[in-house]
Amino acid sequence: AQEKHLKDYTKPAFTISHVDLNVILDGKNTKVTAISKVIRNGEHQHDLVLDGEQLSLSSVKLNGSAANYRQHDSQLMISTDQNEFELEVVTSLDPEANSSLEGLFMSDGAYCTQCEAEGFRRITYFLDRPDVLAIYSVRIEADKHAFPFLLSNGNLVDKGEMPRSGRHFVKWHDPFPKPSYLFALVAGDFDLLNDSFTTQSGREVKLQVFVDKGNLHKADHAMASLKKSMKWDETRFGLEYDLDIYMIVAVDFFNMGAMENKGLNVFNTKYVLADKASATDDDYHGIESVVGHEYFHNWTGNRVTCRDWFQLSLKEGLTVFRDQEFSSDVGSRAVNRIQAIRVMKNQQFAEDAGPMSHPIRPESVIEMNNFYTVTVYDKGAEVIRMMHTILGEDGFQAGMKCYFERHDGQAVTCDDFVNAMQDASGKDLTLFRRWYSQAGTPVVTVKDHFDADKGEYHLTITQQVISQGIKGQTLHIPFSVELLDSSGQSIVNKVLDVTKASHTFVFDELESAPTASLLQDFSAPVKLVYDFTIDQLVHLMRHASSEVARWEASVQLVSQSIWNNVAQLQQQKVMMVDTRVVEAFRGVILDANIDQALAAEILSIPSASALIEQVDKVDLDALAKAREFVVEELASACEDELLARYRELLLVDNSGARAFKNIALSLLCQVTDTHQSLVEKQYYSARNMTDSLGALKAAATAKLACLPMLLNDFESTWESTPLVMDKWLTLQALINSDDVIEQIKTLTKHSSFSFSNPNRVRSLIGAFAAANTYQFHRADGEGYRYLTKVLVKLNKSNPQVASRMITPLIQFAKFDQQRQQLMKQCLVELKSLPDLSNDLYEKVTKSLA
Ligand code: BAL
Ligand code: ZN
Repeated sequence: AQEKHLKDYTKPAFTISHVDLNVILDGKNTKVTAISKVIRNGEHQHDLVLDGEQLSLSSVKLNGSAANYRQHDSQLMISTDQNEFELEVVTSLDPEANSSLEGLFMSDGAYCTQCEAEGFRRITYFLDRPDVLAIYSVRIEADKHAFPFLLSNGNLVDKGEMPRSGRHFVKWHDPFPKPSYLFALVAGDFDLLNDSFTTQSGREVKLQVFVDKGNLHKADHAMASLKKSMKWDETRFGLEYDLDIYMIVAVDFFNMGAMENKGLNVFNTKYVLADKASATDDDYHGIESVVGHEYFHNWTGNRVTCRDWFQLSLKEGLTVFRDQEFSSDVGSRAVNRIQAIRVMKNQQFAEDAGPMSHPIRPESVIEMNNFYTVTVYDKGAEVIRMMHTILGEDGFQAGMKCYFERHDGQAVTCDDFVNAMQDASGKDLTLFRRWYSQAGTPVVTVKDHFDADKGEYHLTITQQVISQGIKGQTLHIPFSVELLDSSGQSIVNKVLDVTKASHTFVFDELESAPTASLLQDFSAPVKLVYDFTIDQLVHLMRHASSEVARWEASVQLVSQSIWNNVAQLQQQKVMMVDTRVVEAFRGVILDANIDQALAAEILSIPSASALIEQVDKVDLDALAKAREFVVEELASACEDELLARYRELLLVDNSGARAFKNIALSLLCQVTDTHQSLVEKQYYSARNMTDSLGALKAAATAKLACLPMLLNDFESTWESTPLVMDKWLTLQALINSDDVIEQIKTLTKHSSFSFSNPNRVRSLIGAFAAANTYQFHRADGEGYRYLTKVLVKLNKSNPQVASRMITPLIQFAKFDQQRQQLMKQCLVELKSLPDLSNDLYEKVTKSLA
């Protein structure tokens, strides 16, 4: 395995301006002929070096004659003194044997591709790098009966029958030059939903969603989401779609959520298929956001793409920011922000504190697939959001306009993006750029004091960045603050520019000490350290102008209570919950005016893994007891109010009410199992998946006696709907019981489970490792050993999925010595595998270094 470095980037020695692909789909004997127009870049005599993996090479011709070539280490080297030539490469491949789901593979009988990041080299030998942009013409030929739909990027320009062989062909032409990672091909038999969209300039675009046979009725929401996205991008960003057709194909075997191939998005079924009976409100929201994300890539990713893979955040951070803004503009801004903050605090902070810590623009990479991370995506989006905060909407949009004017049709860098933002807005972003090169989560410590004589409030903000073990550079941190007076009135609400290691800001003309809402809306991806008192947090929960800040205060309040009880346990003292915490909790339940979706967020007690992210070292056994105690105390003190609210919300039919109702039900069941009848009633009378699953989750969390019966019923109702059976698998994987690993082993033999399908594997084993914190981290190490066994298996069949699932095993630093030892033993075992994939090799070696 070789490490590549950003600093070693060089321009390609050759480029390819046009490529004609002829793909003869014929099972194990699939044949690809690629005819490329190759152009030497500059004056040099280097060979043309093409990448290729898992291919069988048949012939190589240069300008129609046999070429002078050799093969070495999955590369094809061609010697020539021509500066412009036509290269014909013929290869054959076996999509049926491709279990990695990269390149050309089969999903449930359909041919399908995934080329990002470096999958095109599994289709033909090519300059498989994002700064080589070519115009593609693609001919596809296949059996007509089995594969009536033959799809690729761009516009359909020809089609025909080959009646004697029962085969047919199509030709597609994509007029936009694109890197190979955006190539796609699909061949199969599908149900098709057709629609259209008229762009702001009056062009009609054909919209198509392809789904597995029998699922047409589940494609409407994806289509509606696509139209909404197209409209939104015109309205908010002034960006219009450019081809005459936009296709989405849903496949069940897919490593990612979806892929933004030009004009032909390939989606995981999870982010397309939905109807009320089988999909939850969260699924609906997820579909809207992923459909939006892939659509928005058409400009941020496809029209302007990345120069090299170190720049991945150029398109991903920006596109996540855009999809978050889309969800916030069409839905609840506060709830969307809360969900994004959770991902940052619970997952990204963990990644940045572990062995895979990297800047949003990584400097070295062994396996690119390992860098589709919460850092590149979600912290990347936070960095874009900070620029938006600093520049304001108008300045930011001016920057976007400048970016497209300068770079449309190019492959560029993160620096090019920041330059456009800086030049268009006139704001100096010199210091700000450090966010791109520095890993680690900055710690921002706030100290304050009130000078009663002068009526001045002093706020000292100090930043400290430890990046990969060493002291980092000072960053530009937009720090949003609201000051509330004792009656809850807002007296200051502004964003402070913190650009020094330590800054003191003075607010004058104050009558009394204010309560400060700090780092409002998570205005920068940093850890905030400030000793909030219970009274301050309760004040913020009641009066902060920002709903997100009210939620933040509640998380802080409940978390503090849990950690206090961990300390009590460690000192063998009795546990207790302060009555002010109980009253704040009750206040939310009783608040008739609160947004119900927000109330549900506030009443969701932080998960064990979220709590672990708040500390440097964790006593897991004490945490489990303390958390359970606090949940029970809060829920039992508010039992009557929860019950009353639950009954009231039963009559309301919207997603916010359902979220609130289901949290209430779950809390009630943790007080006493006498509420089991409510669970059964809700389960059997549910008219949508949110309510069925809400009941099941309440039963599973509280381990109610009715759980096995409900799980059986659910299984027999949904056994032929894989995406719903995924929920059933996850529910069982998350049960906190000592026999859960045995149960999971049994479930791997269930007809609904398959090790070859990433959705199934993630739903059962991925969910267990990532979210059944107490059982995965069992003191005897059985959780670690079971995951390792699965990883050994996946290392061969699908290294990308293996590498994603190893995350909880490499983030060991917060656990006690005994657990750390057990986790490391497993990593040592993986390291010694004779055929360890690059994907796992990179993570395992970094963890053991
Ligand atoms: N480009 C990989 C999938 C996505 O981020 O949209
Ligand atoms: Zn993306």
